[in-house]
Amino acid sequence: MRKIALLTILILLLNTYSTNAHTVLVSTSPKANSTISSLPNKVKLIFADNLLNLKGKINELEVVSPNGITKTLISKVKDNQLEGNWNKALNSKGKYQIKYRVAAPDGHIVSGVITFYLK
Ligand SMILES: [Cu+2]
Repeated sequence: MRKIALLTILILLLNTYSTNAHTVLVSTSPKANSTISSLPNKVKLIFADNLLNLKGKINELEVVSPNGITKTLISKVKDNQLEGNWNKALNSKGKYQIKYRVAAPDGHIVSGVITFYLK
């Protein structure tokens, strides 16, 4: 009886996990909420799982500059990373937001925003 209860709990846990198993952002460069003194050549986002490398604009990186201008970075997916070349036209001091959208291995779209500051 106890074994069945444990098994039921295990199945419930696994089920919860699989419904949330898109992927998650693990780390970024620049680091989220960091203050940096010079801009990077590349923006790098590392996810927990390999991304789907789809053609078109599914996997995308955009930057919102301190003065509110949005630019799409030229980016590419490699395994669990999305890497974008910094747009040199974006160089003013202040708050930058990186908006990302990626295709998780289960086909779901995962998106979000990270912020960093240039002093
Ligand atoms: Cu999913």
